[in-house]
Amino acid sequence: TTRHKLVVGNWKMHGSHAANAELLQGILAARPFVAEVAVCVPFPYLSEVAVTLSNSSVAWGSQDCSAHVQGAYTGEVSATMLAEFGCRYAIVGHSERRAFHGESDQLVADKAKAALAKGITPIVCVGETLEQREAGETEAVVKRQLSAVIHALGQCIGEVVVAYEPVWAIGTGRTASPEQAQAVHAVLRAQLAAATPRASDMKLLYGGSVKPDNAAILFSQADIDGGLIGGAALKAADFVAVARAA
Ligand code: G2H
Repeated sequence: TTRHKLVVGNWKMHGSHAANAELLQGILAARPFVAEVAVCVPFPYLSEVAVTLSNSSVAWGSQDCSAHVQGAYTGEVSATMLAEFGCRYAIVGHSERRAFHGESDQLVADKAKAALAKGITPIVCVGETLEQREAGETEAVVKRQLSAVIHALGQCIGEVVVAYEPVWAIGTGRTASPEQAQAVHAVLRAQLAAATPRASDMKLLYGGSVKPDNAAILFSQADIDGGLIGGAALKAADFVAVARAA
């Protein structure tokens, strides 16, 4: 299978009107990319990012999506709202949300389902902590996390993007080796294959300290179809170099 690569910037809680404009202009100036490129931005900036990127090949999305359709959920943002701003993607279940906001596997699965129902592709994040890796639990943890989403979505699981992000590699400068990452991606691909005939077409991204100097080797692994990029997505030159490595 030749899967088209996808490189997604996760800006996390970074940005300003001025910084976003400079970053997006740098990305737009570097087109065309062979890989599909997208940026997932803080909610308040979706409107301006949608304007700047409209009619470009660069897609945009959010970093979260409510599991609810509408109602008394102060502070939450629905998939319907995100769709109004042209979001193609919504990251769900990032480890920072699982850790700092107590998001459960079931909630993450419900968020993925809510996004998909409005035509937004969820980027479902899974990954183990260092403690779990050292206890030999990596496979069990990522399978449990993905299993909740497979159960919630049924055959629609084929429409999601999965991002494997080992927690110990996030923002730490410590990257999983290409072999470590590929091994987990192969496990996830096999789990998906048991659930959908579309598994071989699904995109599995790696995330965790991806940088210009390690991106190419990671992206060349058999089951790694691109990356979810944090720190290196905040400078145009770095992000463009990572996107070009895909
Ligand atoms: C992992 C990643 C992007 P970073 O969180 O989601 O961030 O590249 O900074 O490790």
